Amino acid sequence: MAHNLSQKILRDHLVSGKMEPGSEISIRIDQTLTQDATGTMAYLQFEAMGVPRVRTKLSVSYVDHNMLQQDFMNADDHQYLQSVAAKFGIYFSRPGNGICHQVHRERFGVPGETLIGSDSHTPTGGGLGMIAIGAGGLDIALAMGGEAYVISMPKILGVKLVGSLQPWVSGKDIILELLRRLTCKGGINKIIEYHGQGVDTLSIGDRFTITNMGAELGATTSIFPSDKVTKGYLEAQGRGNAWKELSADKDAAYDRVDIRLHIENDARAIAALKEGSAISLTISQPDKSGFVNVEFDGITIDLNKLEPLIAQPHSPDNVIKVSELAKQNIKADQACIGSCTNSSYYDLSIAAHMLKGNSINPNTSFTLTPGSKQVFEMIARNNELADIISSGARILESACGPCIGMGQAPPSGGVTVRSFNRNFEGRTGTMDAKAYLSSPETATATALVGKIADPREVAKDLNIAPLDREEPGKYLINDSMIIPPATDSEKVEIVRGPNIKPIPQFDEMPETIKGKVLLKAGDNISTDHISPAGAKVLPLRSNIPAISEFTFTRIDQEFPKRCREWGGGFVIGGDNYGQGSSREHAALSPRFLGVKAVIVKIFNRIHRANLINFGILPLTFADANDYATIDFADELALENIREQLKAVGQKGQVVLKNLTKNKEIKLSYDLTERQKQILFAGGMLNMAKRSR
Ligand code: MIC
Ligand code: SF4
Repeated sequence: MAHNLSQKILRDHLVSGKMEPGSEISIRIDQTLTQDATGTMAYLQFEAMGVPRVRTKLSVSYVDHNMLQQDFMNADDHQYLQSVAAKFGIYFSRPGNGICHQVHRERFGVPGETLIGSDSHTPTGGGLGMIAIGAGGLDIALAMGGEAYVISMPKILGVKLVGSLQPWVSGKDIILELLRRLTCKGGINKIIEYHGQGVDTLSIGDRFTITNMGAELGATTSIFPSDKVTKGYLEAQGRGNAWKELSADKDAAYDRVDIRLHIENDARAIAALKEGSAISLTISQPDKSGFVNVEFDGITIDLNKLEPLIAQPHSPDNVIKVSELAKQNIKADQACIGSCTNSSYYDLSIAAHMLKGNSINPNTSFTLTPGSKQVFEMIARNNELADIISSGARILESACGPCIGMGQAPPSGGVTVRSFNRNFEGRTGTMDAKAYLSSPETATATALVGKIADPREVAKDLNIAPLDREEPGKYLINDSMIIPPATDSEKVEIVRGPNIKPIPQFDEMPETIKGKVLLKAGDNISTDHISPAGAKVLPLRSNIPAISEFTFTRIDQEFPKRCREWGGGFVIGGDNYGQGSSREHAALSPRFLGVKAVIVKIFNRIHRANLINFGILPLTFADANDYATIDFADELALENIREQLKAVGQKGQVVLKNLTKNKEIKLSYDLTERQKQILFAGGMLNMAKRSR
């Protein structure tokens, strides 16, 4: 039988289960990665498992998120991570070496292998033809211990690319176009596989930008074939022997997929899908709440027709043409190039090329972050750095930086145009800032003229020729900032500063879950809302009692206090609940504060898995209209919940009593036997302890 590329790699790594969409499969994991902000928790959990050395082919620990070192806490975390890596057989990428996803693809990624990482943008590796998936820290710890990774088999959505990109249009515009058509929930439970002649025309950098930001579609991962372009890149990185050719079988098919969209709220996406790009599309009649089921066999994007695009505040799928916004004269206070989406050598080079001989606008601050030491050193040695500095732009060290609110917050109510991947409210560090997401070309054009600008127009006005999108034939290789694990690991002492606190202990699931509605949230709640990041909070990632005090405070200052006063309870949410980061703190902190169940319309995959791992019951409304029947502070009860969950199989319904309204409603669950056992035990760690 003919297979597509995703199926082939999954089949080669399958440990158990049937590869039928929706059923649980477990796969062997070749590589893992962690970053500092989720890594400390992952390694504390790994230590608790008592495994002497990682059992993967390769595990790497990166430090890239928090490098401000405002006090001892941050520096202590770095020391802990370095010593744990040395002891347990893990490579350590030092602070300054670059952003995990950028460095991983440069130095470690291997076509055809599996990678899981405690960061939601781990799918970047799909640009090399890997199955690369973001997960919670505990899942990474288990994989490092040699356990297979469990997921529900996704559907494979085929995206066919035809034609080739026009000057000043780049990979970022392709993924923004997909976000426009599919929305942030369109990729949920899907792998997005790119195919077609247009793939051959894309540089490796374009491919990485696309697979990286597939995370914003909610996709399990995204993947490109491993072809001549991949070979050239690996050879230029001195790793030609890691290459192998990989693509879908000739007559392989893709799955028919469905997306639940709202007839009004998602009108733009529905219209875009109808434009003819979605293959054999059908749309159901709207239900009572205005939702339709959109079904199709695949999508085609004509690269010739693509224009520069931009995502407007406050969601990556709020996409329109840059040319339309440019007409509105929107003054930009800031522009930024960087983040794991667009900080490659080409991204910095195109900016340098546009800046050469020009000055940035006096009212716009322009920051550039080379994604890795390799990129930084290369632009330094070929003088592009000089062109950047001379233009008045500000250069930052190779790290996540402004992408995660670690500095460079825009002014009050300010406009910032960023080559990043997320623009959730408040993520910049300024609550009322307006963040736009664009290509590096658009961000640089904006910095030059001081308002949101179309790079094609700016290039014409300033007489800038387009740059060849070819990658260099040889990258500068210097791995001095990557420390291999110790050979005499018994001698390594783990350094544990006072900020490294043990993981809290949790109780088993009770027979009946009872409590009040602590918070009623709307649609698209991101993990940034649940457990914010930024300079104030990130240093507390290894200290659950302390970080819990920030839970939900972006939308409700009183949340932690109320949890204590009411003795925990329920959280209610809408569509796409828990989108964004893979941080397990968004499950751990609510659990620490006593949240026992979360009831929403649709969950994000990684966050839902994290809730289960930490013993919080994830349920969805059987009828989405029931969302309206529950109010803040209502008293709810799930009586005999263990019995109710045991009674039926993987998918079923339980009864929720609303004691305040004297009303019963039905809630749905989708839990495998293993997931039920994790929840009954009060979380994965309790369960793992029992089985040892
Ligand atoms: C993000 O982009 O939100 C982060 C910060 O990289 C997170 C990880 C984290 O919260 O530490 C992610 O994407 O998973
Ligand atoms: Fe870092 Fe931003 Fe990428 Fe997250 S999205 S890994 S914060 S650069």
